[in-house]
Amino acid sequence: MAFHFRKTWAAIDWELDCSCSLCHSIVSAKVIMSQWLVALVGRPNVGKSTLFNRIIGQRNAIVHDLPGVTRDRHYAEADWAGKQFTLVDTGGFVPASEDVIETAIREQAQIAIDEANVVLFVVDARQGLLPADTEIADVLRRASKKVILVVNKVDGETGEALLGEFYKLGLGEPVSASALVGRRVGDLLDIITRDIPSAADASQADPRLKIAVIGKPNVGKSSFVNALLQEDRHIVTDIPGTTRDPIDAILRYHGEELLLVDTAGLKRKAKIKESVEFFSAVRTLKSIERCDVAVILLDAT
Ligand SMILES: Nc1nc2c(ncn2[C@@H]2O[C@H](COP(=O)(O)OP(=O)(O)OP(=O)(O)O)[C@@H](O)[C@H]2O)c(=O)[nH]1
Ligand SMILES: [Mg+2]
Repeated sequence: MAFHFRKTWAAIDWELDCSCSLCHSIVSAKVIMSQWLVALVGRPNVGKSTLFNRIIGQRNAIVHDLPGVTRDRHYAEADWAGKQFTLVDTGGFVPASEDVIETAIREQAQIAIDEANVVLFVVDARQGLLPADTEIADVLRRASKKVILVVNKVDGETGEALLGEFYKLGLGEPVSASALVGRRVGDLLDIITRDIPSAADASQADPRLKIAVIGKPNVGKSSFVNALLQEDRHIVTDIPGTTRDPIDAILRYHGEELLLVDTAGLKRKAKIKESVEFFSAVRTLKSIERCDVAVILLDAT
């Protein structure tokens, strides 16, 4: 099996000379590789999708549509001044609704919030501050995530006067923007990308050799990692898909510390049904992106 990839921060170029499903699942899922996840969250109709399209359009990025993952969430790779991030659009968040669809959308949004590095909490200047905004703000505070409060639909200078009441949300200084006409979206992108580490920072972050163990569900990745570590700190069961998150462990080998990353099993894109699985695949792909060596484990039985 020959499977090689050339790794750069900005673009990952994959050459595939293998027909096995694992390699194909990695390649087909490579579209979601940015380390930095930015989620758009807010009530229905505040302009999240318009802002999503505006950011993507401005950056000339490709919108990856991932059929079979979910219908109500959209992902795209974005780039601003050389900093890459994955932008996630979510459906309108209706707090405390018991409606089946609204509950499902809220759960999806909650997962996006959990996974995000930064949440863009979008509110609507024209409608003003509504109780639902306050409730979403509480959800975000509980998630302890970095939140950028975006007051959308400020299409002109006069709209700036509408910003004041949003301070009440207690999420810091609101940032005005107009997704529709593109006003101040560049400034917003500056703020969004401010904390994204540059490629140089990221590679210097940990000098240890990073080894990721990847493979399909249930091939024995956690057992393999445990055997190397000679301890049982990874959850091993014979239920496929037990490891949801990549877990780092330090292996001392000939006096050197190596970072060993066990990952959740990768599935073919079309087989990813739940959003939990999707994000677990995102995390595994992040581990691959971050590692120096990827060990691909196959089941010989
Ligand atoms: N005036 C003005 N209208 C906007 C702006 N952004 C979005 N809109 C309008 O607001 C409406 C809702 O926009 P969407 O982007 O679909 O809102 P959303 O938050 O994605 O809505 P859901 O997906 O239903 O939660 C549309 O009619 C947009 O054209 C803006 O900056 N200014
Ligand atoms: Mg939308």
